[in-house]
Amino acid sequence: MSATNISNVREVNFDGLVGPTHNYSGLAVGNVASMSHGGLVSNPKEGALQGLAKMKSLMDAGYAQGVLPPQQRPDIGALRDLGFSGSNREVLARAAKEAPQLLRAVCSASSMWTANAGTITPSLDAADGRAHFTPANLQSSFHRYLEPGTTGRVLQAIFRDEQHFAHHPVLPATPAFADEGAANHTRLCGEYGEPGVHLFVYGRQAFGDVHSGAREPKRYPARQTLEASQAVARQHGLTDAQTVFAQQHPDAIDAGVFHNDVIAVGNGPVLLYHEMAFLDEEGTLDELRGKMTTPLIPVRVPLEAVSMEDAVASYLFNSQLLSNPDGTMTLVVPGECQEREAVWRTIQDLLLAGHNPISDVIVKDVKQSMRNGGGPACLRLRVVLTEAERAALSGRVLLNDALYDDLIAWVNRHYRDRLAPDDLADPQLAEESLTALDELTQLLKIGSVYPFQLG
Ligand code: SUG
Repeated sequence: MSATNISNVREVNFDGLVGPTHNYSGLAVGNVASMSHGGLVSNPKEGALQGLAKMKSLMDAGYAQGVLPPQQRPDIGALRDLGFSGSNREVLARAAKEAPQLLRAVCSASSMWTANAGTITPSLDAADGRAHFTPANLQSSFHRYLEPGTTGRVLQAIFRDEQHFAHHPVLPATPAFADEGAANHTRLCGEYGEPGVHLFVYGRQAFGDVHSGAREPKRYPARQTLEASQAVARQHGLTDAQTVFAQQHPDAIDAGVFHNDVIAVGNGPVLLYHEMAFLDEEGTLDELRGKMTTPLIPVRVPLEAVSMEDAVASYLFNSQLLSNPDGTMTLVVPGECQEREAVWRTIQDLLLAGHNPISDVIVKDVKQSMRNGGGPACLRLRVVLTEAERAALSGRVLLNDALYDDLIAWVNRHYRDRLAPDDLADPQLAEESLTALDELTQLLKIGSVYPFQLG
């Protein structure tokens, strides 16, 4: 392993492109925005352009920005697995007639939320000096369970160099190993190039009664198990000294916090979190303090400042917290934060407070995604990379002005600006989507990552 200059280590945020079938089908149980917007007409073009505008403004501000392609939808292969047969057109028509809920599921553009694509351990924390990847099984919902196969191919296509990158199998797709990826994982450290402690947050425990009397949510499902988090840590070779496993507060899950990144965000030594984030708040902080090699900077937002309803509706904690060269941090929040007075006041208080490095706020409009419960942090997969690893990436996936221009033109060429639930049965949409993605793989130079053809 070559010595790493810690100042050359950067976090690259890989945002998922909003796919051409982006729609509102109300598929995600426990996700208040998705459940309440089901049936609305979506605008895939606007969604994709909003996502690209976020990427561009962060790139322009000097942050390293990557991009990940959407997945092929409708997933006609999944419909065939479920017994629909005939030509692709016939499969779509039969599903629309006999099982519209299945057609909606196989059309979801949910792969845009790349915080759920997988869990990543930077090479700096791995014994073999490679970055480790595990795609998330997303088995808690049918529409997301369809993602990991393609996700794995995309990650392997981009992080292909075996000298630098190691890929692990998806965990068994069964409730005991329910895994939602980086949305429930935070790496805390000093500088990015210094050793990190990995905070894994889970909603329930599947086996045994070690934590007798363990509490679970009553209303909505817990999408991450302790056993899944432990298995990912084990795959990546993380030791006890490098990991903290904390239970998410069940009342938060019942209030609509379906992932930890809806109620907490960490970056470097800073952990910005709501009082209701962890079942054992003090125990979690103490364990982090005990394991980190740099002082933890907890930034606690109490219930009296931001109610659970405000936290879930505004997605304050689904912000991106980004490091600046001068040691300050910038918070990238969704526009909804400005619409809630208590939330906006809290952000101003955070900026003024002397005890944290957060010095700046950027507001981004990602409303098309927000209506399905995906804020700025959901839309990005964080990958901490050394300079050599960045140079070893395959494909054209690091955003620059030329790629941005190409992607804007590509969206404008292929995307619809209106998609109602009934449009999902349109075979033309499937063709348009395939044509668009075919072109995208050439644009991004990632080879063939999609499993099926139309015909
Ligand atoms: O899994 N929404 C996603 C939102 C994921 C947000 N990601 C993070 N918090 N990291 C989900 O609930 C809705 C799709 C629909 O209804 O079509 C959906 O899947």
